[in-house]
Amino acid sequence: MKCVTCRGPAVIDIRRQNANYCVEHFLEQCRRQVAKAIEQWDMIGPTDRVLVAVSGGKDSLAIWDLLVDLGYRVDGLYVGLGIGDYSDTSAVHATQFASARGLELITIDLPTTYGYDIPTGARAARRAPCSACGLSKRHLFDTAALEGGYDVLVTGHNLDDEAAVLFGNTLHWHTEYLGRQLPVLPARDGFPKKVKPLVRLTERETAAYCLLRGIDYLVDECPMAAGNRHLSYKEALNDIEVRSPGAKHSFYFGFLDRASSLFTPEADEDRTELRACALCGSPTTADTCAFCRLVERAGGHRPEPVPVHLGSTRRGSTT
Ligand code: Q46
Ligand code: ZN
Ligand code: ZN
Repeated sequence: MKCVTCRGPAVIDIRRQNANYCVEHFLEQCRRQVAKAIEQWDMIGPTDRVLVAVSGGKDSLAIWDLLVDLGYRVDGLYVGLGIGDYSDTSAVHATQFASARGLELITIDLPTTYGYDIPTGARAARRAPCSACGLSKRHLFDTAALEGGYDVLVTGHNLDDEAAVLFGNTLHWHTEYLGRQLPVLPARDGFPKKVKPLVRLTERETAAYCLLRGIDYLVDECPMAAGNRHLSYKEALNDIEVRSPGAKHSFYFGFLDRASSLFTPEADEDRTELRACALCGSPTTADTCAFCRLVERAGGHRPEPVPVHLGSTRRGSTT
C-alpha cells in the first residue's frame, strides 16, 4: 500500500477517495478538507474569535487541534453532564488536551450550576436522555458563545453524524429540520453563528487523525447512547458504505447541493414566531424556552447563566 502523494508506505486507505496516505500526507489531507469546508461555506474569518464545544472525544479534540494548526484563535467549552464515570473521564481528556497546549478551556458543570444531571434530570422530566442532553448542551453552547463575545461556535460533527441525521430526517420526512441541516447557520434571532468544519471527514478519519497526532481522546461511548436511533442510522449507512464506498459522501453533499434549499422556506417559517424567554432571554416560540422548562421539570434551578472565563484550562462552574 503506497501513499498516493509521495509513494512512501501508506498507513491508511480512504476508500471513498480510492487513495492511500502516509502519516504526513494523511494529516495534510485532513487539514486540507477542513480548510476547504471553512472556505466553501465561509465558516470562520481569519480574525474571528472561535469557541469549540469539546466533549473529550475524538471529533471535538481533532477539530480543536486542526483549527489551532490552521492558525485560528480557538477556546474550548466543556459541559459536565453528570453522566457518572463517563463525564469524569471526558473532563480529564478535555482538560489535559487544553493544558498540554496552553489553550483556554471554559467549563460548565450542569449538576453544580443548574442542579440536575442528565440521567436523573431526563427521568424526572420524562424525556429520553439524549433529548434532554442535546437540549441542555445546545442552550449552554449558544449562551456561552454569545456571552463570551465569540464570533462563531464550532461543533465536531463529522460526515457520519451529518449523514445519519439526514438519514433519520429523510426517513421520517422531518422537513422542518431538513431546511436547517446545514454546515453553517448564520448568527440570527439571538443565536450565535454555528459551524461544522469536520463535515468533510468521517469518524474513522478523525480517530486516525487523533492517533497519528498523539491526541489522547476518550474512546468509550456515552453509556446513555445505547438504543439511540442515531446509532442505528449510522450502522445502516456503514453497511451501505462497505458495499458502495462514497455513498455517505454523495448522500450528504448531494443533499446540500441539490435538495437542501427546497426546505429553507419551511425552516424560515418557524423563526418568525421567536421571542425572548421570560426567564433567561433566549429565543423561543413560547413564554419560556425549552431549556428553562427542562430545568424546572428536572428539579434543577436557574443560576445567573453567564459562563466565566477561568483562565487557562482551570476548571470551575458558572456560579
Ligand atoms: S452525551 Fe448526551 Fe450524547 Fe450521551 S446522553 Fe446522548 S446526547 S449519547 S453526543
Ligand atoms: Zn505520503
Ligand atoms: Zn429560558
